[in-house]
Amino acid sequence: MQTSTSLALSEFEHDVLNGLQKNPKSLSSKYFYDDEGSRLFQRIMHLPEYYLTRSELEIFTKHKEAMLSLFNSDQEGFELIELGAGDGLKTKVLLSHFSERNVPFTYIPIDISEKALDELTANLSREIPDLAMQPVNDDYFKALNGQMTYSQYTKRIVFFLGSNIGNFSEERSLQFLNQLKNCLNPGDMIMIGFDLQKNPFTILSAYNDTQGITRDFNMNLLDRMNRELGADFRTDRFVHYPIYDPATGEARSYLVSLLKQQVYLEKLDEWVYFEEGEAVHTETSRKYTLSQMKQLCTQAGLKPIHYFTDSKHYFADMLLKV
Ligand code: AVJ
Repeated sequence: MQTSTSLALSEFEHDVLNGLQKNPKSLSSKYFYDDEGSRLFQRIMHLPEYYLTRSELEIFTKHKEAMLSLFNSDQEGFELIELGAGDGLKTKVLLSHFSERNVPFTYIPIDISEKALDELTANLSREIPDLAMQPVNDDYFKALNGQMTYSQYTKRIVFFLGSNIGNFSEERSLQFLNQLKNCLNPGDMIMIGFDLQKNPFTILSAYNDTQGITRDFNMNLLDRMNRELGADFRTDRFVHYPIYDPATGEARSYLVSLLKQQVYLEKLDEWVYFEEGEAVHTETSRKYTLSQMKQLCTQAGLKPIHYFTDSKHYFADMLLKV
């Protein structure tokens, strides 16, 4: 019998081989998040240059009351579902507020990482003892599509925060929103966090911090292949190279080979060849204008109800109705 870990591993193996044998080379940013990568991302969220988390936290702090009246306009309570909850830092602001107000609701964090989910629920039950919570350790759509009911509430509000949508291509984000819409009922709501286009130097710095944490985060992909695939990547033979293109709104990160070299992937018994200066694309983080945001959402057949932004207009959370 194949276990879920060996399945996941073979998908990783397959994607690595595919990505490194094509031209230009690429690896999916979803592979950043092993335990080490998740730890590094937690550190990124606290970096002075990484304004995204702080901006969204400001939005939630400033607009928690307005959000509550939109979520609970019928006073009937709701399910608050969060896709990829992470450490829940931003959501916690809302959860405590709703809890203080005795709002009838259940929090349903959905995450593929059991470790992240365990830490989140332990932390929340300590800090908000009254919180009704129903964590789900699964793939987003599997969790949403199952005929399962997680609470007594019929109305669902789904959060997809932190500019996670920015990692998707335009086509993929449209598909994602459509898929999400099809899991929900008319009247349900979705809140999406978008990073906004702004001074390109501000954006570039967020992916090129002076402490080198984002570099380590990117390089962890090489370490992960060493750990899991028995590869012999030397991180000193690559450079972390982030760029921001204000014409497309895309921040992209690369790992660039500093010399002509070959790398052996023991587990796959395969060699990969790099030219001097050859790039591996590892991540795209798309930044939006307000009109692009609205266009994407309406194209997906969702109705923009309200958007919330921070004092610097760096970030926006868009509330949509199905
Ligand atoms: C978690 C996908 C929102 O794109 O800004 C942070 C990941 N990459 N620094 C982002 C990330 C480099 C982050 N997201």
